[in-house]
Amino acid sequence: MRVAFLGLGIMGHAMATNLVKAGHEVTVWNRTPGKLVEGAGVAPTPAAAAQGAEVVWLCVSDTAAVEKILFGPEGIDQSLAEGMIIADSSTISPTATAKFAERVRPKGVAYVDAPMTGSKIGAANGTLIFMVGGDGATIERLNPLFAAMGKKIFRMGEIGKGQATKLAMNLQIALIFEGFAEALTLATKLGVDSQQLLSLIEATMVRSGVVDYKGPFVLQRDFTPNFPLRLMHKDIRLALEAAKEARVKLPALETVEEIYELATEDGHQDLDYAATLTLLERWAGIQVKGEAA
Ligand code: NA7
Repeated sequence: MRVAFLGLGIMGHAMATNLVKAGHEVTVWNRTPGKLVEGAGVAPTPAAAAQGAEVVWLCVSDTAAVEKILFGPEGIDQSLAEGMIIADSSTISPTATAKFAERVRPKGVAYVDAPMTGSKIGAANGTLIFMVGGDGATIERLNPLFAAMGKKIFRMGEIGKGQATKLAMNLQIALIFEGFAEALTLATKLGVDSQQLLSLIEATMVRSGVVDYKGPFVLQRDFTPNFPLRLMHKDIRLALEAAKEARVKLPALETVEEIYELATEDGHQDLDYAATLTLLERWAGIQVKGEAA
């Protein structure tokens, strides 16, 4: 298929690369010029990238970035044509997503929100899991593209429900990791070996995918970003915003949001969100160590 891929960050670059590898005709655009994808064309603006494309796929930071790419001065709005599909893998506001879809619908353009999970490794290996909102027939047309970038897609309902699901998923990741980080901090302060604790967690029902994935990085004190703290913080804020709109109270997430706020004040925003541990460590006056650390 002819695809315009907009946004070549950690996730987008790997996703666009996998589309090229699967034989699709890809044109890329990135806000900061100079990022390239081997085998793909490069366009100077979102509008130019979208010209003649069957599908425009977005993967950028936040709601404001998506809005600018869609409707800004050089946005794809001016290149939209009947039958085109916009797919958005950024994690953004579900309410804004529904509004964006409404704005392009009169031009005969279909909209699908397709945020994903699987981190940097899943994007590189083409094993992402997509949670998708949109019309079933449109999603079916996108199947060859989903198959090139991921291993599974879950249709969660109409437009916006992919984003709503993603916020509910990241809420859990943030809280599960916080639980793990607090447990490590307390255990270390009380003199328990972290590696032993991790082995025990893995052998019991406390085990989780989040801990399986993050545990080894944390014990090696490797906080290089697989999922940057600033993006998890953005998702926490989006979840709290959606909760407020829906009059839902999320007390644990509200508390965890403050930790992300303080971690950002400490300048950790570009590290992995696992670096939130370092605040707990500082408050406790300890440092969690693994065998290799
Ligand atoms: P990254 O690696 O932080 O990449 C973000 C991308 O978004 C990158 O291409 C940025 O371009 C682009 N960006 C950011 N702001 C803008 C604006 N205002 N306009 C256009 N483009 C912009 O994020 P990931 O790839 O890890 O994640 C992307 C999304 O998936 C995000 O929503 C996650 O929560 C999930 P730059 O290179 O900085 O010019």
